Amino acid sequence: MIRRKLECMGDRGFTSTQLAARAAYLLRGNDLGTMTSAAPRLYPHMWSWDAAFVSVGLAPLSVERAVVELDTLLSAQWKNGMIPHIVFANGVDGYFPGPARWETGQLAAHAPTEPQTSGITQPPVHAIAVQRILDHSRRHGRTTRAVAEEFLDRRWENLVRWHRWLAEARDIEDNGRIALFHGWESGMDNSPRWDASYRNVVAGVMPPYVREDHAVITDASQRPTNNEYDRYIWLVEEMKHAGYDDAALATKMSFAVEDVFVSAVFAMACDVLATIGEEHSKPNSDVRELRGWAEKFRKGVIATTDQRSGAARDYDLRAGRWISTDTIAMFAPLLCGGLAREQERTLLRTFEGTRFCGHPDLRYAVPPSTSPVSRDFRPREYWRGPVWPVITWLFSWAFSRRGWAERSLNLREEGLRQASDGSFAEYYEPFTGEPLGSMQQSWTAAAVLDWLG
Ligand code: 9WN
Repeated sequence: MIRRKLECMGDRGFTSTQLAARAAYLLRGNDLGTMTSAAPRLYPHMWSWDAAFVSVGLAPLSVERAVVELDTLLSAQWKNGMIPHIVFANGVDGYFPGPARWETGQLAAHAPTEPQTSGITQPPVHAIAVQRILDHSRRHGRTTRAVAEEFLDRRWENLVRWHRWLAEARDIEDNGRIALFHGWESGMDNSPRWDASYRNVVAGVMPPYVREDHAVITDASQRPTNNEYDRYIWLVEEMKHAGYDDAALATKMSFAVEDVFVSAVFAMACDVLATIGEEHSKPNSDVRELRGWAEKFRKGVIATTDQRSGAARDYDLRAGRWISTDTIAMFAPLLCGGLAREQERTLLRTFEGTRFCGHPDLRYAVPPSTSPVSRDFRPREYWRGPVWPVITWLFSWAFSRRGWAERSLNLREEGLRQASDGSFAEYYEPFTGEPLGSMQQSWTAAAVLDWLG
């Protein structure tokens, strides 16, 4: 029924069959061999959370290729357990800051020299990808199932170490919330969530640099400003100065926030990984630890919420202040659960109401990154308003997991209507549906493939 509806829903023409074929073709085109670039020109390397979503999209096409993607990412894991936010493709230029600016191989005790990586992290959505790979492998014969299970056996320890690093090195206040030292670590780089905290970041003297993103996205208003970039790059200098050392970052970085969205994703990912561990007879001690972190971080998220609305908040560790914004981060508890019933209902009403997905002027009923009624809302500017299809996917996946099948299907249906333009844009203008940022973005294609798979 839904499939039939989708077949004729394309606002600009593509049927679901055509759309899936184009998405698969896109991922093939962005395939560099053992990694998929996040986007062909703007992001010619592998990004951590992009790679996880890309594996979700690859899994229905080829479990084997999806496994290769995660293997490449995990082979770049740092000795302390961190999965870096970028794994650089060998010999590929065209992105700033590249390996020469990060200098992790030279300055960070835990970083690998090969492959080259950045020195920060990104949201921990990887367990979701592992689960989707295992799910898909079950639909195939013994050989494919064996590939997925062998991967899990081989990488289980890496995955647990990754979670342990987040739970220990990044829960710096021991309160069940993950600290970030760069807005890029949130994956929502210039979200209004970080405006006040970035005001504390004063760029000092540093080597000059040239932004490469403007060569691809020529409409500069769709990207963070130069002022914001100076701060982003300055934070890299601060990290280099601290030798990318976990303890030093916690005390020295001028940007330090507790990210409630990342904390909720982490709580959810710990539960997902624990379930995988139980199903595949992994050590009880690992499973227990994962469940413990899930519980602790869920509580950490709930402790940030407003009594009445259920909305979650970030926290600025340097200013010692809560950060309350009308952005998708306020819905973090819907991902991981834990709110009291009435609060949860209220928060769901906000998500679906006129402040977000139900705003009367939205082209599609999917969550904009920032509420259209917020003072901070900018409909074309990156994480300050546009709709990011991958976030729609994440909410639809989480809602299905929480037992809200209809809500999940609604997001899927609306997300697919949006994607039916076939551009696979990085983000979309919420009112007009205009595709913005990079076209041919891998994770947008991956979301579509999972929805249609
Ligand atoms: C910096 C790759 C990444 C995403 C992020 C998104 C954007 C990078 C940039 O692109 O960030 O990491 O250069 O703008 O904000 O979420 O992972 O797609």
